[in-house]
Amino acid sequence: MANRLRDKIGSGGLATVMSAHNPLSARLAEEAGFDGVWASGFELSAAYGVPDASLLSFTQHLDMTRAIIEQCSIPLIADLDTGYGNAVNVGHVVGAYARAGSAAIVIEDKIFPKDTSLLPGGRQELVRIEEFQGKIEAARAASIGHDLLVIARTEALIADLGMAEALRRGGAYAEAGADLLLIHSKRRTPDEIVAFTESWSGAIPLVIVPTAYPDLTEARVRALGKIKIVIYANHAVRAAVTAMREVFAAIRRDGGIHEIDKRIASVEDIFDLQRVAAMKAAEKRYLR
Ligand code: SPV
Ligand code: MG
Repeated sequence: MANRLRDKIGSGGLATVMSAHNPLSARLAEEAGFDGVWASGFELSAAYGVPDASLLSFTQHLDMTRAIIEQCSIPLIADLDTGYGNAVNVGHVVGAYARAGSAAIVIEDKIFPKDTSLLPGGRQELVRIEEFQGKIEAARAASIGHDLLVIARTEALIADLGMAEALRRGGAYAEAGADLLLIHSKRRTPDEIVAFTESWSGAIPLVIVPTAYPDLTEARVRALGKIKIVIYANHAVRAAVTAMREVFAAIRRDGGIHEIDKRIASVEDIFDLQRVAAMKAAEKRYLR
């Protein structure tokens, strides 16, 4: 299948990508009109009830990624964290995600095991630049024969190493063959990302994750020019938590489901999301 994510960014557009932690959330992202789905490590960890700190195995994440790809027709960007080890691990893991049908993978320059980026006081230690270049080259090699975008992610700003180091790492990762650079920031305003983008050479396009600085709108991102993908990285799981809390509290408060019933998705809606109609058509055609 042609890589529609590559087409979208190649045609000068901005791809907006929504997180998912299972096929149902991915299907809702597709229904809402997003250009792609982010198989988020943070979301899957949250869905399992554990911290996003390299606790889930690569196969747990890959299994969910495969399930999402099977049920959704927009491109998937796989969050591979640090690549689950060294460059040899990266090659092994990227090959598996490429064969699974990912449109893109992201690897980040933190040490394994990692800590999640937006946690105050989290362990944010980076590997050497040369080591990460090796990982990018291993990812590139594993992508041969697949239409896979390799996205290198620097955590230099997350680790408080400064703008110069972030730019240096970005440049080195572009040289090593990354297709795009994900620059992550934990600042509460867009200033740091705007400053980075303005200073960026433009060697390869940028990807951002504006969780910490929600005031940066897509219109402003487009005006900055060098950013090609915006990932809304945890809004599926946060929306689910908000909705479940509200509904569960209402049922407790009302002493039953009689009030809430009209305000939540109907069972028929869920049947539709499960593609029950297609199964019924198959029954009609094949069951004899
Ligand atoms: C994720 O969604 O897993 C990410 C983005 O990597 S962040 O949680 O901000 O690190
Ligand atoms: Mg992640």
